[in-house]
Amino acid sequence: MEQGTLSIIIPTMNEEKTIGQVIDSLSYLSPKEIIVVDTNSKDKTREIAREKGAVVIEEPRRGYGVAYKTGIPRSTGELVLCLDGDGTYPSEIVGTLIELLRINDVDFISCDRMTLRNQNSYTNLHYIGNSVLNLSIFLLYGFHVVDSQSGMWLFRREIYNKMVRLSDGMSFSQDIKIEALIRGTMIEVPIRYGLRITKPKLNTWHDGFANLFAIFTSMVNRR
Ligand SMILES: Nc1nc2c(ncn2[C@@H]2O[C@H](COP(=O)(O)OP(=O)(O)O)[C@@H](O)[C@H]2O)c(=O)[nH]1
Ligand SMILES: [Mg+2]
Repeated sequence: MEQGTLSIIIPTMNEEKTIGQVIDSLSYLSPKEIIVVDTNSKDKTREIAREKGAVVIEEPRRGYGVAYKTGIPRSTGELVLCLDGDGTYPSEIVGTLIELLRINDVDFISCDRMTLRNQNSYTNLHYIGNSVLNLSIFLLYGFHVVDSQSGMWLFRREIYNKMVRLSDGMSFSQDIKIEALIRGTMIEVPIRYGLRITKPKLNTWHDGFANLFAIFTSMVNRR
């Protein structure tokens, strides 16, 4: 890894079953820091993360976006990698993503779960919902995004510092891509998305409609 230092940010809420393995699986990168932003976990998530060498930031305010907005500015690497603590994203691809960021000279890489999806880990309902959100982003912003809801990204700190509108909830995920596309360059890289062995915090219907609404309302506030 030649290109800059790396910070890894992982938001968690009750991920004791998977957080240890996620941190271990990233150790081959020798990152500068691994920051776990935890919101009120009632299990051993924070203890395990600390044991594995991560810095744990306690953020009592709920929200997936809140967690990242707290964690990313506290990190110091030139490159930032974000992913879930639930073990669904492939850590082993990060080294390649760093190479791709450098070779393609882009600001932001988002991992795409759609292209290589399988029925178990990514259902038809997710696929249809995601497609509606992708289409809405295309209609409103003119950006073609394959997986607007993916939660694994690698980006340069400079591009994050230019972003102006990032929401506090689950729609942070589509916001960060829209912001990257408006203010810099983004590519998507297909990944194999794994099965979540524990309960998701996201509610497919509720968060799906909330995100659709957010795409439209965000147009008003942005630019
Ligand atoms: N700190 C924090 N983490 C959260 C919150 N909501 C979700 N997460 C974490 O963010 C990641 C994504 O949530 P997840 O339920 O996996 O969403 P999905 O991948 O879209 O189904 C997981 O690691 C969750 O534990 C929150 O309000 N605060
Ligand atoms: Mg997840």
